[in-house]
Amino acid sequence: MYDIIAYEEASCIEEAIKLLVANPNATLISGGSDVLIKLHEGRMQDAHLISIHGIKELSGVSMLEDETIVIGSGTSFSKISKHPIVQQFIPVLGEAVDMIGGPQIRNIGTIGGNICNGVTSADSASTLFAFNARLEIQGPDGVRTVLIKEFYKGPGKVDLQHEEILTTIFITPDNYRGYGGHYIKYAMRNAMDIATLGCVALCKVKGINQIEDFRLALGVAAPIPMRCTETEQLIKGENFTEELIEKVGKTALKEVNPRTSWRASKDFRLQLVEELSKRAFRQAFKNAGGEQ
Ligand SMILES: Cc1cc2nc3c(=O)[nH]c(=O)nc-3n(C[C@@H](O)[C@@H](O)[C@H](O)COP(=O)(O)OP(=O)(O)OC[C@H]3O[C@@H](n4cnc5c(N)ncnc54)[C@H](O)[C@@H]3O)c2cc1C
Repeated sequence: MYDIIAYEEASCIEEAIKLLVANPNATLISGGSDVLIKLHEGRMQDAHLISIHGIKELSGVSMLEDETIVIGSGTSFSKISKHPIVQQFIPVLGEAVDMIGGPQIRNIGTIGGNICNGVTSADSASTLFAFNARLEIQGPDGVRTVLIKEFYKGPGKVDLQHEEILTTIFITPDNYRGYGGHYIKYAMRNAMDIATLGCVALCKVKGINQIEDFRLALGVAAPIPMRCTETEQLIKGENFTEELIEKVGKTALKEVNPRTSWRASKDFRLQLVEELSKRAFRQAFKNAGGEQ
């Protein structure tokens, strides 16, 4: 049973904000793949829902003149992975969101909802961390932007007031041009399962063998998605070797803080951190045109 006492559909961002201001207990709903599950399971009572699902300006992928990629928060996962801009310039984001749920979830679930729920297992989040994505947030006092790494405040907590809406995700060209990327999701089964660990590597190669830049981001390795900055710094400028791969795995281990849950133990997650970091690095290096 869905305990819904009111449902309002906003036709534009400003209207949605007005509705949120007027209704301090209301809940914003986009695709509903998290909100409706909570309602169905009785974890929300007397819900007053304000829907942004039909707001056209929140949906779509485009590119600015300076080649910044712009993703509307209301864009569904299927639209993202099929979009030519994503496929050409940031295919690893498409790969990551293609691993979410099943086709129905990917058709309805949005990238904005995936980030705003604040969970560490969100498949889009670690990739957006690796791309240093910037988020645009609109509220009654205007528009502000925040880097994704500053947006996450704790498990299930993000830098968002009740009256604010995440409108847009920006990825600037310096954060994707020339990078090869690879995302690995480890889950207990292949479909319809939340990540036990998510791992993304981005790599830029100088010549054929030197690591010009490297980024490693993980989901479920800590209470919130994270970058392994020490590992990244350590291998920048180095030549790609088997020893370097080992170094990536071992150093990443020192940076993470996974927990034991019913899905997996801390020890198993640590093993995954080491192994998946190495595999993602190797493939990202290849995808960046590197040769051993
Ligand atoms: C069967 C199933 C399988 C799933 N599998 C995966 C998986 O493998 N990987 C994964 O990462 N996720 C998975 N999910 C969860 C995933 O579908 C959601 O996290 C989804 O991305 C949320 O988007 P939504 O538009 O449906 O959000 P909603 O449910 O509408 O909202 C989620 C939360 O975000 C807030 N919100 C939404 N949009 C905005 C916005 N623009 N601004 C401010 N706040 C906003 C809402 O108020 C709410 O608190 C699964 C869900 C189901 C039901």
